[in-house]
Amino acid sequence: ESILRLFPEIDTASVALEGHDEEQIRLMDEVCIVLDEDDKPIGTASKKLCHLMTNIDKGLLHRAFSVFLFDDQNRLLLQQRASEKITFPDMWTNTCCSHPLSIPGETGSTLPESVEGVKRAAQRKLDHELGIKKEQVPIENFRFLTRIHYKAPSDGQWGEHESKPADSHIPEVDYILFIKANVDLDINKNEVQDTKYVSPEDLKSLFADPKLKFTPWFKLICESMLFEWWAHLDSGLERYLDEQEIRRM
Ligand code: DMA
Ligand code: MN
Repeated sequence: ESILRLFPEIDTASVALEGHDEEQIRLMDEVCIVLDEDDKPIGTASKKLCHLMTNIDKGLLHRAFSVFLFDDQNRLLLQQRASEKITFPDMWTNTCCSHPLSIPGETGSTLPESVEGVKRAAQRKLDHELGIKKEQVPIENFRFLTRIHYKAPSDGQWGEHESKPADSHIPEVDYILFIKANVDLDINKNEVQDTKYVSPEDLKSLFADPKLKFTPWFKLICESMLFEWWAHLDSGLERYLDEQEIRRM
């Protein structure tokens, strides 16, 4: 199904990405999976179209994932996004986020096939952003917790691309993945400017530092389930895994 047929009003005009980093502009051509409200694929569209506020306002929704990687001391690996990132530059966030693409191996229309696609995408991006080789993060070691559908704020604040407050959500259906692994990092500076391993206590003190900025989705997950899931990493996590319901936040 053509996205133009589903969203006749879609804005395909060239958007002013000039001035942004060339590599990040190139990555805006990646083809994302477009979804209905129940995470059912209904088409595809470029990352650029998926992230345009004018399209999002018309209901264009896409699939994403968030990886939380813990070392053998159960410390969480954080990253600070590069200044080159077009969305949420310089903000601290969870280990790795991105989108499964409309390419073989990363699609899948329903659970559990869609989870397998997202795990492959996670392997691809852990390597791309952090230089983590897939042998150190085997597919079978990822654990799927739940899906979070981030809703756009309904106060009409951010109809225009440029007036979007920096801490607004981009609506996405985000698959939450945990993995425990000791890894070697080889950071892609175009994606990531810094990394840090934190305990729950460390993370709480980082949040108390007014100089640090965090991504909206990471803040939301921290405020809802992260510390509870984290406390059960080595025992009792099973009861939180493979949730079928989509959490709407
Ligand atoms: C987008 O991550 C995904 C979520 C869950 C916010 P991103 O902006 O880091 O995407 P990419 O790495 O593809 O630029
Ligand atoms: Mn990313």
